[in-house]
Amino acid sequence: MIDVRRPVDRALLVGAPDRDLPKRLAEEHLAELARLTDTAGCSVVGSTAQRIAERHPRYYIGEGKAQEVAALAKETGADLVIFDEELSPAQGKGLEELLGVRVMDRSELILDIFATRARSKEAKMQVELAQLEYLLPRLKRMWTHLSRERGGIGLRGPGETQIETDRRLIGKRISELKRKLEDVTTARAVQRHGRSERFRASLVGYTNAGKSSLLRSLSGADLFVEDRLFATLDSATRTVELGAGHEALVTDTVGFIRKLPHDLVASFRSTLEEAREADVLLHVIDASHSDWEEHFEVVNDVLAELGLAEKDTILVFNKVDRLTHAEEQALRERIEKVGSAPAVFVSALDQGSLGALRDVLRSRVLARLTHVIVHLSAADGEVLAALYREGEVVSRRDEDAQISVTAWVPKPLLGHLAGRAGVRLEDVS
Ligand SMILES: Nc1nc2c(ncn2[C@@H]2O[C@H](COP(=O)(O)OP(=O)(O)OP(=O)(O)O)[C@@H](O)[C@H]2O)c(=O)[nH]1
Ligand SMILES: [Mg+2]
Repeated sequence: MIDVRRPVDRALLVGAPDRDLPKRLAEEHLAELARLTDTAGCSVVGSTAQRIAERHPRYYIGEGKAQEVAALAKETGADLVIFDEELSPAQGKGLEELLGVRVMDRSELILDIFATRARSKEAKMQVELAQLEYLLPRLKRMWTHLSRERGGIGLRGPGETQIETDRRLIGKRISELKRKLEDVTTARAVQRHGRSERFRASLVGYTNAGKSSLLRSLSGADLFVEDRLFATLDSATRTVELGAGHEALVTDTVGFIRKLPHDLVASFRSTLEEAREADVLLHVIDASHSDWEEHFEVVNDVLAELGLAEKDTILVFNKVDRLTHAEEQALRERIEKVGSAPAVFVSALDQGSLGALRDVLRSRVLARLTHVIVHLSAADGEVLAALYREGEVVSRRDEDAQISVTAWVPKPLLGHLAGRAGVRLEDVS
């Protein structure tokens, strides 16, 4: 990939929240946009905002405000203006014509970050697909743009070669990517099937909540952690010891953010498929963030969009080391009162605090096990091996050609055993 970017883009940020959004949240949203801009490798030279009641068809913000932004862009020497809201293709075009510099919206910025941070082939394909879907209705503007300056963020990835800006070719590429991703999805499903009898948990949550840090602390595995938005784009699965010989497979994946572009959510479906098939979701929340409640809602919305709203979920309030004792206490009381889902309070930086999380996970694993005596033929090595591998064997009696194993057996394996010739199950309860 050719990087046609100048060393640093100078970005002017524009917020245009709805009129009734509380001031504190409006400020927080702009601060988050600044972090995203920084993650994309641009410097922020200024920011401005206007609360709007109605979106202008050509500028999103009011015309007078748009003129003001133009003056501010000139004054600050900005070569890029980033809107926190999603601009229609017509608004993007109108604004670029008025401002005379490159205009991006939040979606495009997020797509750009994903494009530069994607590592695995799958993540790269997912991002490319989302970028192309975003680009397609905006082709004309991007072309003007390419011919004007041939550079700037937002042009990396699919936008950067002339050939790819051809609508027909893009359409073809989109179908090709969809097909390839379909294959990956199938391959993953097969892979998951092989692990389907083991207990699986999936970490979900707002970006930067500490998902990777938690998995690192829980499993001892080395995972990439960074105080930046979207540090993780690829999923990773690790085994986590839960004590008393139990374990869980825990998957870490991409974080969510407010106004995550729909194309991106759609194209990351195969990565997030992992969460769909998990036995439980661990919704990680940065309890030290002043806006954790809004983040919590955003994550719930994305989960609903993915059809995961009804999934068994444990709330993991992380970073409690940053709270005072009183703050933590108040939080616990509040959450207990709501009592919608089981909650634990942890710090990824403090091993001692993770015991509570291991305990809830272990109780989930146990709840999934049934206590039975399995009578089988001594020749059936396959079933015997499965019992030792996936179940928890309590005792065993060998009599001639017959073996009786008393064990805690996971439900999927139990179903399998019930239909197997030569195996008899005896309930122990
Ligand atoms: N103080 C404190 N910092 C934490 C804790 N957990 C994570 N962090 C920090 O928070 C930042 C983000 O952590 P990550 O583990 O990368 O967060 P993530 O949820 O995986 O983020 P994405 O991959 O970007 O979605 C890093 O700087 C971590 O060191 C915690 O319990 N306490
Ligand atoms: Mg991460």
